[in-house]
Amino acid sequence: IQETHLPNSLSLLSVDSQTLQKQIDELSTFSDSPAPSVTRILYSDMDVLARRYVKNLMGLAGLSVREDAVGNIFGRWEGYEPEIGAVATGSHIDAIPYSGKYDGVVGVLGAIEAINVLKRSGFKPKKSLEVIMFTSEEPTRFGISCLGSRLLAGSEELAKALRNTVDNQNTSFFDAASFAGYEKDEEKLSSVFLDKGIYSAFIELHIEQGPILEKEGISIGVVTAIAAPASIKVDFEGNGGHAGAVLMPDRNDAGLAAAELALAVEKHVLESGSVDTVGTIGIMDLHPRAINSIPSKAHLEIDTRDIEESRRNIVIEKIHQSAMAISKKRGVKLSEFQIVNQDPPALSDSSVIKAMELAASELNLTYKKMISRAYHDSLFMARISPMGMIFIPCYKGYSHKPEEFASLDDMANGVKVLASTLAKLSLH
Ligand code: HGY
Ligand code: MN
Ligand code: MN
Ligand code: MN
Repeated sequence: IQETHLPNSLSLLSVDSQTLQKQIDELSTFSDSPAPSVTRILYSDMDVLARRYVKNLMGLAGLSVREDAVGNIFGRWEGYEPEIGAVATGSHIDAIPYSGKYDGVVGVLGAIEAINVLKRSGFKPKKSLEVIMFTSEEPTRFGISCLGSRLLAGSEELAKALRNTVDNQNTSFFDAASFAGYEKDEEKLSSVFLDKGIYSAFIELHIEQGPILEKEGISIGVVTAIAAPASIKVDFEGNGGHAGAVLMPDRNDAGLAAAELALAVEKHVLESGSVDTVGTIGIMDLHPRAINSIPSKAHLEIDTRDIEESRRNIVIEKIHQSAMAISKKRGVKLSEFQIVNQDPPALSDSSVIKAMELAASELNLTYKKMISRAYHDSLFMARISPMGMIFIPCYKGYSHKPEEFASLDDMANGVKVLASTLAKLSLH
């Protein structure tokens, strides 16, 4: 008879956290920067090796593996009612320069371990279960965050933009994709779009990337919403010139214009009156980047977010005003002001939240409902499926740096809550 109920005692959900840690450590060796940092950029050699590693683990877990045109990878465990929308889970394994080995990875390797946990417990899925490794969540190479999940969610705008997207070595998206063994033909991009309802739920396990759970001694975060991210690219151009010979009144220094705009970002964010509004400039490139040459070009990239979309959009508007004012005042050209993405926030689905809360309490784990200030692929999966996220604590909230760390216990707790939530939603 099919196992139609959850494993009678949840203690059957035993997580092999030693093996999970070993896999996390092995995966982290596929990196373009020295340990303990991890750098793994979309479609690089290291990314291709890491993909092979993940596909192998999916195969060992008995999942049937497929990849789409841009390298989103799917591992499926067919349920006994396969025609209803599957319950999906997943995250990413790409890593920004000099970052850590847990961001995203816990939600991919942990999801495969959750499948193994359910198999070991004798569970049989009614709705199929699917593990997804999104092709790239970080904006590092092409400046677009959540590239894979945006396409899965059906972004025509992104499919169009990718036709003339290049990285900073001037390699086109499609050349990079075909280098990694994926689709070269831009006409094939819409094959990535998923039909709404293909999934009955999507859940992502992720480290918190913040200090709250650890500080409050809470085991699990049940995410209720994901903040609204935006990114802006700005270029200033001036005449440059000799850093000694050109007198100040004759200068139009692109570097100082960028510096003034950076401080204006901080000013406009703080003016919002809410601690939930954040902003920084993560990239500032000066040209020709010589100490005794007045910068003739400055390229800066701004990341600003808020849980309140309209408040964030006011900040973006003010930054644009400041960029134009600075350009006028300093006689530099504002040659680019491009809003790369300006996404709405996403709300988690109430029934998915309930399933996660029930799973945590049945496992006697303390949990707290909270907002995710980091964005995730879940932000876009929420557009085509009821969404939920499970957070686990991470050391001092560190992330996007080599000191990023999650303990075996915390990862095991997260995997158990994920496994139990997947099982509940699959039998629902
Ligand atoms: O930047 C973010 O929020 C995500 O961690 N990439
Ligand atoms: Mn990240
Ligand atoms: Mn992440
Ligand atoms: Mn530019």
